[in-house]
Amino acid sequence: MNLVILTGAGISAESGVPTFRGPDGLWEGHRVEDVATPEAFERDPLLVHTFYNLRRAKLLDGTIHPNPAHLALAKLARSKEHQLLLVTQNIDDLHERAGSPEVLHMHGELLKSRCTDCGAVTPCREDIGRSSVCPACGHIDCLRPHVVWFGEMPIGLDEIGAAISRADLFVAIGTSGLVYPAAGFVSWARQAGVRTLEINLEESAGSGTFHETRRGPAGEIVPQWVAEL
Ligand code: BV8
Repeated sequence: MNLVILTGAGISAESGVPTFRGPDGLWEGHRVEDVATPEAFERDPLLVHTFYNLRRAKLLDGTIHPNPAHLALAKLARSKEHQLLLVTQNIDDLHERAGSPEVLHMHGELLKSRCTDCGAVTPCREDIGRSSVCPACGHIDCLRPHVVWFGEMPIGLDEIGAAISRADLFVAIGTSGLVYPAAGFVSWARQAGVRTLEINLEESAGSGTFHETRRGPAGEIVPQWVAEL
């Protein structure tokens, strides 16, 4: 079976990574929409660098691990019977740490930086700031997180659209369905006659568009669903 799976912050919640819209949905007291924009970075680079440096340090502090949902998707990716495109809105590396061989990070990756002068994208496991030097071109005060901010073009939309159009099943896991174009993928699937399934803790903005919804924590529901496939 051809599968396209889209994951959101909900799949990492049980690993201890706060979601955006839960009660703890603010980051250091900021709304994501107010700090995750090019304008915010232009206006206050230190605030935005700190926002991402804190999240990166947390991700790497040894307390955050893949949960059974990440592990089940990695097992699914290795099965020979199914073709899987795993798309995530998350910027953490928990799918990779769980063993998923290929992950399409449509909103970028916290553990990579990008140079605004030469465009180089390089691994980043330390704090970055205005005094950071680009490992590729050697310029200073030119690094930003390799993350897609609001108003910026997500990564891999063409590949995602093509995969959805030829899929047998589109599954959204742990996403509130509020941020576009990711929230529109279920409509792309329905227009292409593709079956759609939502696995989420609670009702999402897109729940009514899915053929089937399964309610509960991803760590419980996803392994059950993968075992049924
Ligand atoms: C773009 C990286 C142009 C940064 C992120 C007005 C109307 C409609 C759209 C717009 C509009 N104004 C502007 C827009 C476009 C805008 C947008 O959609 N804004 C929203 C706020 C209205 N989108 C953009 O700007 C995008 N770019 O449009 O460019 C374009 C587009 C196409 C073609 C050409 C040009 C770029 C958006 C990317 C922004 N970057 N992340 C960072 O992380 O810091 S967004 C970020 O927020 C995430 O990546 C994710 O996408 C989103 C959060 O959503 P979720 O992942 O769903 O997480 P959330 O907390 O919301 O929900 C968690 C869910 O899990 C909940 O439902 C909960 O019930 C559930 N859950 C919780 N625990 C569990 C669980 N489920 C299962 N198990 C559990 N244990």
